[in-house]
Amino acid sequence: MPKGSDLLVAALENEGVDRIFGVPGEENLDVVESLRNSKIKLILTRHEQAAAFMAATHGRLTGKPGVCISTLGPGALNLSTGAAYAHLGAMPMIMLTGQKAIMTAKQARFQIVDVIASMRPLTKMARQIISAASIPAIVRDAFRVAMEERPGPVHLELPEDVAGEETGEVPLVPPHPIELPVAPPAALDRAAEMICKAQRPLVMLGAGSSRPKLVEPLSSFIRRTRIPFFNTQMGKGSVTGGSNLYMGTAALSSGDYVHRAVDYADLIISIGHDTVEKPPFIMGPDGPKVIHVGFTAASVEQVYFPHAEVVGDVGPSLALLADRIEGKLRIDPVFTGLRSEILGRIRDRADEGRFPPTPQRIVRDVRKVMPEDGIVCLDNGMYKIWFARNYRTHVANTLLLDNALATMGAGLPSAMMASMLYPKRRVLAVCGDGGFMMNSQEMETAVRLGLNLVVLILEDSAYGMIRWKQAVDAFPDWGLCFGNPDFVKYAESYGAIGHRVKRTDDLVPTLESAFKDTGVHLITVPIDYVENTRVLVEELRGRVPEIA
Ligand SMILES: Cc1ncc(C[n+]2csc(CCOP(=O)(O)OP(=O)(O)O)c2C)c(N)n1
Ligand SMILES: [Mg+2]
Repeated sequence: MPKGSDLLVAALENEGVDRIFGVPGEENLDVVESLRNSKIKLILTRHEQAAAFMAATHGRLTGKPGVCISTLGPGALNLSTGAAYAHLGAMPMIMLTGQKAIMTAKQARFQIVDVIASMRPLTKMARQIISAASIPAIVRDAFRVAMEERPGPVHLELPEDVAGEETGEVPLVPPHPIELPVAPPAALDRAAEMICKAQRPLVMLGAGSSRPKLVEPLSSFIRRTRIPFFNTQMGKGSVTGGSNLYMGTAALSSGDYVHRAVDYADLIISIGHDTVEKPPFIMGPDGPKVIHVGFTAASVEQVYFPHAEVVGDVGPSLALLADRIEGKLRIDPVFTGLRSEILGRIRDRADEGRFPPTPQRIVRDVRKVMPEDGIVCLDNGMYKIWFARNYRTHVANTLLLDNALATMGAGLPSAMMASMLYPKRRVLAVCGDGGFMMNSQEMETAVRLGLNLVVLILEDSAYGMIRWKQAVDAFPDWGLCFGNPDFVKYAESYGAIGHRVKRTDDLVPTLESAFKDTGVHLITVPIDYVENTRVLVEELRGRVPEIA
């Protein structure tokens, strides 16, 4: 006789799930037993937060929800940062948590917190399963909700008595494709007219344009229309090819070199912009007109209020828009000049040999060793701005960063997921010494899973980004430095291979030899953050005087 947990696992198999990440508790033991008898692998992590980051990254890279599991109370609450990461980042994910029995209360209120209530603001849907027979329909609906635009996390709580409840045969619900309506002809005509009338149109690729299914349609839109483009941090690398039209990445909200192109444009075709991101430019009454192209309507913000919208399935809608404008546009040659100026400025100091190396040099060296399809996964720290600004991508989804929740701690888990999904590609996690330590215990998971992975730690013995903001705001330098373990020994204690870069010129060969080898490698390099203020404050303010 099948029980609730068997139905749950069968329903997950029915959705194509092949792995579940997490830390089970005793309330999950029926599910663990059902997993033992299934094709789904249970991948233990050393903290639930890492499991959620991994599951979310699965969703981000494939469009199909990753699944994570935890116990009730403490374990479930440990998933919550991952829930918020997936919710703000629009990454499809399913979180399964256990709970004490609901029909009896043999342990009174031991370990019980209202997990559903805590998950509600962090998810698209949070539900308790109250009968085994309802599992197939609830799981199907959970996957639909997680995947449907705008994608995100769904939480299901399975109490242990429901997991153990015997049921008769309950049929599974077959998955059906999600088909979205295409933008209406009137909206496409209006947008086409605005684009054709514009003198200096510019495309902006936002976070939503990084959805895996948009790689081809977006790349084709750029190829067909030849409109120059820039991107937001999370829209970085969402098109494959078309690099000669790339104007830069908006890592700051204004005043960076890329904003010269934004300021020059008279129309911005904003594709997939999601205002969870720090504004890539600030709209104002005198700025360029904006057409929002998205799966859903734009949210209206003080800094983003598009003049027209093309709302619908983005891929086919863009193809119809390209049909209307292809061959009719004259691209202003000034953009070409601006482009070489912007990209030239970005290349500044990338060759400098001083030790510790500058962020610009580190980004350049990483780019040197990463093939076009190599994947760099960032944690969150000061270097994120430098990578977003300076790291050129040529293939979609090859620089994964979080400019939505902007949480520390996701660098290593997201790289582990990327490495599991694409074992033949080079995968590099880039972490600060602060962020790495927030989930460094997953080095054990990575070694146990036999992953091929390189972790680059940028050591400044500080929460560098906050220290920098402190300096920019003219506060005294106080309270933001810490000590580090010996990262080489630390890596070795996990069975990984540790390296310390002691000369700037050693960075490339160290990275190269780590990638040529197999297994988990950790490379630590000090970083010189003097450039943060020199470039990102003084230089930019000097060149763009209107910024206070
Ligand atoms: C979980 C979390 N805690 C705190 C912050 C605030 N925060 C943003 S960047 C940063 C410092 C990051 O330090 P590190 O990882 O060493 O990178 P660095 O900036 O020094 O290169 C902090 C504390 C955050 N974004 N996420
Ligand atoms: Mg640091």
